[in-house]
Amino acid sequence: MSRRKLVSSGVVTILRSDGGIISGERLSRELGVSRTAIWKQVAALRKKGYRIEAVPSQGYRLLAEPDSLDACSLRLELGNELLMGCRMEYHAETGSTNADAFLIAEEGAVEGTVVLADRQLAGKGRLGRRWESPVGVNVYCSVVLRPKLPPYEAPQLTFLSAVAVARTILATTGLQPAIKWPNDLLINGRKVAGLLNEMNAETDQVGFVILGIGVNLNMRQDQFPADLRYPATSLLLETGSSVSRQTFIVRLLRELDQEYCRFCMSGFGPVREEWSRYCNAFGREVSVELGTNRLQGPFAGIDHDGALLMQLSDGRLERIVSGDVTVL
Ligand code: BT5
Repeated sequence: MSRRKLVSSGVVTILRSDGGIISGERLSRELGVSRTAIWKQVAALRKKGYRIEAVPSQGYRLLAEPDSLDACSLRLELGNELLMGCRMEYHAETGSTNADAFLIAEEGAVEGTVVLADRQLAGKGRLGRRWESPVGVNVYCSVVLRPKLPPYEAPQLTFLSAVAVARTILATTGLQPAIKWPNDLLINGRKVAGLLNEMNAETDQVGFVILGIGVNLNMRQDQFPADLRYPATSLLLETGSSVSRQTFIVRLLRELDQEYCRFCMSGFGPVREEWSRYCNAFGREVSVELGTNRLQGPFAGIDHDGALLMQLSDGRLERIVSGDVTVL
């Protein structure tokens, strides 16, 4: 990170954390640069869209921030204790953050590396589907993990990321999201986020997993295509207020970090329990598309490994490991 960028991120972090007026002298002392350097960085930040008030003979106050993503200030806000975001790669525009993360993981990227983008030109859903990824409004995030797991247990990480996203949405908006097995998050029945986990594995050991997370934060109605499989929404459409992407990502990475630590120490049980609290399908009739087949019956929860359990008419429980679910 260049020295200029460090100072610029430092100014924002200090102004943001305090919220009040901070003297130029304090900024220069805490960041170890001259007051002229601070003044130059404040001018540069204003050009980037930050509204910083200069209060005569008192100092600076941050009034508003542009909703831009900045890997440096994200790193500073996250601190050094977390695994998630220990390295960060940011693209103004890319094909797919999952594809980028997969590539750097193959080249040895460390666990916790995060790839973020402002826009995806070929955002991926499951089974070759597309994820709409317009510029500047949403979260497109992929995390490299290297869990010590056999490959058949890797899908459990989808549940872990669903819980982290659900908690982040709840903490940010107060809205209670519902999780639809295995990888959708809904608000009022509309899809607000999708997860795509991809794996590289040997026969008995996971090499790495890419947790791909797309969350619609400030997407407007006219930015959704008409032909989506399910009704979709964004946090802006649900609450009427826009959400800071930077704040959301910091919260999300903290939640992910906490869930992943708990998973590594205590296994899938606690994740499964928490996931179940957000799941809206218990006891309800669901239909699952399995390629050209379709099964229908009451949803009976998830098994110890994350498989969907469906009650069949003869009383048996059917285990389903992958498919598209509709809650009827
Ligand atoms: C998913 O697939 O829901 C997984 C989405 C994962 C996206 C993230 S973004 C960061 C990372 N990098 C990537 O390239 N991908 C991941 P699936 O369950 O197959 O749902 C895809 C379907 O959802 C599409 O066929 C559309 O009908 C619908 N859809 C597409 N874009 C949407 C959006 N922005 N919001 C809501 N629904 C959408």
